[in-house]
Amino acid sequence: MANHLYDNLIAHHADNTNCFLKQDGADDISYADFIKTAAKLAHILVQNGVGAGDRVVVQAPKTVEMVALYIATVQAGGVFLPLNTAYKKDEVAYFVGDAAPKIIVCDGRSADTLADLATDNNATLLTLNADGSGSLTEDLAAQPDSFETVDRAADDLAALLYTSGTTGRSKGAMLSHDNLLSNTLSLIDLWQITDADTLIHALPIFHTHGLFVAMNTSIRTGACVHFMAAFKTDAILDAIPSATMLMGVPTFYTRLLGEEGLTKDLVQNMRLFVSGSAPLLAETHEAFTARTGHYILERYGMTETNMNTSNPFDGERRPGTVGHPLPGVEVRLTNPETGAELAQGEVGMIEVRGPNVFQGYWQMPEKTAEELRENGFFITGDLGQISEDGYVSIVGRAKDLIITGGYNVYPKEIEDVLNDIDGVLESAVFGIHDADFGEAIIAAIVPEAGTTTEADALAAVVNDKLARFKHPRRYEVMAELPRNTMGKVQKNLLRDQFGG
Ligand code: MLC
Ligand code: AMP
Repeated sequence: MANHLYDNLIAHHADNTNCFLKQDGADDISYADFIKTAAKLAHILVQNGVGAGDRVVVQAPKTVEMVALYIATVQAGGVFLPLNTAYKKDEVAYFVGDAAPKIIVCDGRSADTLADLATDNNATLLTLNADGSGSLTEDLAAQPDSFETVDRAADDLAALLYTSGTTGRSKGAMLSHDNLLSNTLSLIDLWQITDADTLIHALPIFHTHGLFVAMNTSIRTGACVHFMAAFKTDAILDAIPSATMLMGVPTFYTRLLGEEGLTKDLVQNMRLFVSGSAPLLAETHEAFTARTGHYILERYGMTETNMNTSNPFDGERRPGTVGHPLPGVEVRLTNPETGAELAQGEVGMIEVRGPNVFQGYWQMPEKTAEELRENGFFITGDLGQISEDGYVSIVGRAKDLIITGGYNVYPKEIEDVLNDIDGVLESAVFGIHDADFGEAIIAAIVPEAGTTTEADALAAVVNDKLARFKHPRRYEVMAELPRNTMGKVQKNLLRDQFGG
């Protein structure tokens, strides 16, 4: 039996009694014990009908059991589909309807809300709570602690990660076993990760960054993971002296810089701070160096592509850049209108090709064809420039996207909800600079003639339908939206007007 990801990621740790997951106030979990838990969960998945290629939807708190469920799904040949815990029922309904999973695993507190969704979609609903209890794990002890790994080839799917789009409809990015494995191997090599490392893990595990970049690189190498349910500055500062690595979004670093406890002395044992998922301001990079002596290593990735570029481990980590293409990954810049390749130094659309690039969007061949060229280049929607010595900078976005605290929000999704509200003629959602989250969401609203709109009433509707991180922080009522001669809303003018 051969399972490309399982065999190369974790199988070699079956007898490894070193610490894998370290949690405050709990016993360490060794690799060997973790593998047994994953095997038990794989049995439970199979008993609930999961076979090769079946989707397993998980919207559950960050727990050891959820990490084990990821590995169990891979081992059982399934396709792991984690969802942001902040998503509301309407949002989850879309993913479940689209992906048609065999199983939905949710927090026990959401079980009543999601029960009819599971029934309507012929899925089994199981629960997993923040303390690891729930119907998923209640029979765990009775399961065999080994599992005959299901055959899966390099290009079979291991995960389906949804990412929103400019049309407001989310798309499931199909990630193969080798998309994940190849990227893991590159990052380990580049960042020199070994079993001597201890990684502080405070990211969510429903996105590429926390699940694949952080977890997969640690698992493959046998590093120890200091596993935290959420990001808390105090807990990070406490953990730093006994850790060697931290991976985070820029908000982690701006918040840490706000703490007097972050000093050169504190970080003596650390060897690497990684930032990604959103732009790290050069001033944050420089302030961090001034305070700690460490140069944050910034890298650039996407749900569809895993990691594309990284600043060097040895060599200059240049502020405001995302470094060089990873080995085996090609990056080119093209004219966003014509697709023609641009000369060195020009600003253009970043396109990437390599073993990291996904297999396409789940059941959306037209969308796939729009963004993934036949020659294998994926059109990222990010605008970039490449310096003479090969450093890539992201200088803008061709896609109408807001990144808040490392979470992507497509304005169209919020505008659709707002435009459906009685009394709203039209709306425009945009991001303005925010010191904590990088960008904050603002909504400009044009009421229908003769009506008034109250921010509270708008917020009540949005709150009901969309996850908290997508909620506009302000609603600005306007008589009309600024438009160019083509009739397109000029969000840059809105940003200038309301961003001050
Ligand atoms: C939380 N809130 C957010 C938010 N996170 N609002 C906007 N944007 C966010 N990212 C809400 C909370 O619900 C709360 O609402 C209020 O804002 C203040 O919350 P907080 O307590 O200050 O936030 P916190 O819980 O500490 O979370 C902040 C954070 C978190 C930065 C730690 O958002 C986070 O872990 N982000 C990481 C995202 C990530 O992993 N991205 C990777 C994507 S993969 P209220 O109403 O309760 O006050 C990818 C590819 C790649 O992009 O390259 O990696
Ligand atoms: P996601 O769809 O959540 O995977 O987010 C991917 C997007 O995050 C990319 O297309 C970029 O716009 C952005 N991103 C990721 N890393 C960086 C970075 N280091 N700097 C700037 N933007 C980034």
